[in-house]
Amino acid sequence: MSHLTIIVAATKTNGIGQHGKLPWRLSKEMAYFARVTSTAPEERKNAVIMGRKTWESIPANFKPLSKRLNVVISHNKDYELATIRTPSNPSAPAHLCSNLTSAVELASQAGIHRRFIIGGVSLFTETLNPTSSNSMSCIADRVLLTRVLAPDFPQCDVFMPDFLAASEEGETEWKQATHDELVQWTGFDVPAGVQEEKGVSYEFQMWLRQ
Ligand code: FOL
Repeated sequence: MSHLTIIVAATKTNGIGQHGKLPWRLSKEMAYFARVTSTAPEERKNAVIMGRKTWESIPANFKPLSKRLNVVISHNKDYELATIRTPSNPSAPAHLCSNLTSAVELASQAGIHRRFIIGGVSLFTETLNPTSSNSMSCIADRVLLTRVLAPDFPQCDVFMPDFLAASEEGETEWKQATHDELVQWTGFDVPAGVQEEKGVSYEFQMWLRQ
């Protein structure tokens, strides 16, 4: 079974996007995203799995995300054949898959270390909820959450599902890891506590499914 890790930056009210892009520009937070998703042992790399709109939201000069296997999911099999790698266009920068199961399969090939789900909402929902998930191998068991503490960015128009809300059984399924566990898992010295950038405060957190 292949583990999936969600990586996301969200406000306290779970805002993650606005007008098809990130609501903020935080260079150190983005550098954390890039480092976490890129860090892999020698000779291996990680996969970043994303929905079509998330792919489109990444600035052209950063696409595909370097040093990572980029996997884009679109139900439209004819989507952007010029820029997405398909059997007929093997030199394009990213792989196109028509569903999560095939994306995870592709991202489980030899030489791939970790699989990150980087958005958007429908992929977060699908990997957070075992019931709506196609198979056991498409469940996220770890969330690297950058909690944006202030301000609240009330203009957000896209929201992360509230995975920390109590489940139907009344129990929270998720437990926060310690900062040491986060450092150990990422393999580098993640800054602890509240970070400040351009008047925005945030914290790097890791949550594990119990
Ligand atoms: N998770 C976290 N923690 N922060 C995010 O901003 C984030 N963003 C996405 C998914 N998970 C996230 C999706 N959006 C790039 C742009 C948007 C994006 C994801 C990545 C991007 O351009 N990344 C470059 C770094 C560019 C830079 O250093 O400015 C990369 O190489 O990863």
